[in-house]
Amino acid sequence: MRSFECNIITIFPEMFSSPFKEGIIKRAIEKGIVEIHICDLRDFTHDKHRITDDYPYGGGAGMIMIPGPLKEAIEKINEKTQSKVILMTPQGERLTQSKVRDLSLLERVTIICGRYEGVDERIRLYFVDEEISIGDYILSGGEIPAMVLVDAMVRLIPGVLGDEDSVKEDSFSSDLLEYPQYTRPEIFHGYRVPEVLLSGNHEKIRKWRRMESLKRTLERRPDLLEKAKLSHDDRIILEEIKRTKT
Ligand code: 9D3
Repeated sequence: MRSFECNIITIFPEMFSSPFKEGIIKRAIEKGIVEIHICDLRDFTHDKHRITDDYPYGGGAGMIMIPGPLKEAIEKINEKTQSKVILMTPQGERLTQSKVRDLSLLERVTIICGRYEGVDERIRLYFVDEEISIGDYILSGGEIPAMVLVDAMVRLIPGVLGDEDSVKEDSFSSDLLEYPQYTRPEIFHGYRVPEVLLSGNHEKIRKWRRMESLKRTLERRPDLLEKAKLSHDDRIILEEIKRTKT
């Protein structure tokens, strides 16, 4: 069985005390498929105040993460075998499922959580392999983005999920938004579950769900339809939806 090791370099190790102790990630760690090591950057300082940041040369607002402790932390982690070093930064490549898939194929990754205004450029240039952002909004550091990345990668490691979901990943429907889901009770505050779902007619149900997926995707994420793998039937349904809408 393949194993996946993830090292996280941070000045706020406490932030990671719960997210990996629940659910799917917790089980993956217990099964021994995944290892997550939290590395406290301050352990790689040598001064009395355990400083990890300093003022920017040339002036300006904010602080910059100093290179010394980052270099030592990375080198300690890479002592035995190399790992891919990923910097979480607002200037990075936008994270996509395709990027997550590529990274999940690696055996060891090291994630640096940026803080303050960022890291000294020489770390980025000479010690970092990839730079990743999770989207165009401003967070206060790279810790939450690191959790997002780890969560997304770990679910793709073989053996972490049941087969049910992993099959879905590759299937036809993965490019569309999900269809509406209902569970008991059949009537909730007077609102009924769509009749078709109670019909027991599986072909009819499949068609209804596909139609709802297409409708929802067209409405909310038309960009996804451009790249989606659509069948001939899908395209006919889609034209029908577009025609009856207005
Ligand atoms: C002067 C502009 N800076 C502060 C508003 C830029 C800036 C620096 C550091 C903005 C955010 C951060 C901290 N964020 C991250 O380290 C980060 C992040 C994010 O903010 N959004 C999406 N993905 C990521 S990955 C790391």
